[in-house]
Amino acid sequence: MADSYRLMTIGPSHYCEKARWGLDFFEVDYTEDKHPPLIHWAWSLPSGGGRTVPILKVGRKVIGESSAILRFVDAGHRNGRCLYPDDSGLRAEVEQLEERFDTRLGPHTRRVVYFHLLRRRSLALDAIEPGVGGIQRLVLRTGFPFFRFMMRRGMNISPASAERSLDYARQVFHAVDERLADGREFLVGDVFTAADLTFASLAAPVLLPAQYGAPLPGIDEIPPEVVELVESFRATAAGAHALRVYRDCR
Ligand SMILES: N[C@@H](CCC(=O)N[C@@H](CS)C(=O)NCC(=O)O)C(=O)O
Repeated sequence: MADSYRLMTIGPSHYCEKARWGLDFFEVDYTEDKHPPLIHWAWSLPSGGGRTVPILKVGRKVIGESSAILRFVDAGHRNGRCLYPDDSGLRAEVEQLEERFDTRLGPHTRRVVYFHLLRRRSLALDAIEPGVGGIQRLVLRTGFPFFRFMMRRGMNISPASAERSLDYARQVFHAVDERLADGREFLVGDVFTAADLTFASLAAPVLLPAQYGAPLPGIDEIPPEVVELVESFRATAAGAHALRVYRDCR
């Protein structure tokens, strides 16, 4: 019997979106197990995959880290397309960009979006709860102030840190703008790769693409200052690129 694939996630997480998109891209049949932040430790730690999600379980194999998951599905599930080019030079370029987005973009877009989301209980719950089991939902709802406190502490969220993160995110967008300035269609080579997928996924919290693989607040549900922020990112060449690959490749 073929091994079943289970992807452990926090639904709205953009690193989880990255893994989910990779699995969907190769049409892998998998089940997603969604948990609220912090409560997910009750599953992630015993699985041996560590404290962060996504974690992919394939039979007895446990793969943590979104980039390792992308490499795993790319190596074993190519369906006429791939995320990491065979050409070693292009592959190195893709991996370098992916690593840069993982470390320099992901933590910052996440801090910015949680800074705004955690101030509005119903928006936060609407994003976190879909697909989560009833007991976990109840624990999250009952203990929301505690979870909010722990998340703010865990991600070092404050008005000042959110402002700095906004700046860092803008710098990465600017670097991507410059890369796209020669009119290229994709970040590396002439096809969609893990570099485009990673940029678009990790930029998604400040772009709110309609095709995101989990419910995100709609532009008409968020407060005016966040609409302004999202629109400013959407107006960049990098933002337009991410929205286009969401439309065409997600
Ligand atoms: N480098 C990791 C980062 C994953 C990550 O930071 N996941 C967050 C959700 S967005 C998480 O699980 N946080 C829980 C924690 O830090 O305990 C990856 O690419 O998979």
